[in-house]
Amino acid sequence: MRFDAITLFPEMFDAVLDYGITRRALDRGLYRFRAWNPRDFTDDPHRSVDDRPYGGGPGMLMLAEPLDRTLNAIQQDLASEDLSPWVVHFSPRGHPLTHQRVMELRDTALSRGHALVLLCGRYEGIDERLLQRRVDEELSLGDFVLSGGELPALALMDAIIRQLPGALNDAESATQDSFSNGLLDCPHYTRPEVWQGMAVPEVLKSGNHAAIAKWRREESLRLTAALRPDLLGQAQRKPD
Ligand code: 9D3
Repeated sequence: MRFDAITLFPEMFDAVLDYGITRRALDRGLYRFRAWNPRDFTDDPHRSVDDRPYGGGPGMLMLAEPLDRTLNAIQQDLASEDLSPWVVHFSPRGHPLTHQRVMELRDTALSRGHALVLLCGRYEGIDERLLQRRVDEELSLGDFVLSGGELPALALMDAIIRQLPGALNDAESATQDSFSNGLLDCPHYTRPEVWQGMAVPEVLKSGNHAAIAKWRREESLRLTAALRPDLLGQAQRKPD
């Protein structure tokens, strides 16, 4: 699949995608990525991408025109590959991102001929008219304040890429992700058997795989009830 990010800070994406599962997936050819800087689509000597808000108030806004030109350039580039853009704007006012939406966006890109175009705001935001004209969907990472849309865009990319067929090794895939069955993951232990006086639960050393599976399921339920009781209503209806 293909991702395109519109960002004033393209280097932020390399700093994350160059490592771990996302790097390996790129090397395996599972996705492509290109960052587009709206500053490259300005025509004034100062290469302005922001201006002051009508009505006054603090801070600056991103100009509509450089973003519109950037989107046109992306659209043209995508058309040569028979792809059309699905434009996601990252914003504090968007729907909170969920595992379900991650999977739906992956499927939108894989089977419906879309590239995911990730529009990352900076400053106080973007001229509303650009959003009205060009954005398909608005997503948030949650109710806390970040400095821009890049980290949320990278979070979405990471979440989607690890769900691409072939991205994970067998061992990684075999590990049920938290949220895939609607419950939190059970606790995990590795060597040594005793660390600072704390022992590994006996059942995990028993070799009794049925007993181990039962313990893990019970611990998942116990942790979910204690830490995220809001997840339990949905979890009981989902198969493990
Ligand atoms: C003063 C009003 N603020 C809106 C809540 C202004 C404002 C804060 C933060 C405007 C832009 C931003 C930058 N944040 C994002 O671009 C962003 C974000 C976030 O801050 N939190 C959670 N998810 C996201 S997605 C994009």
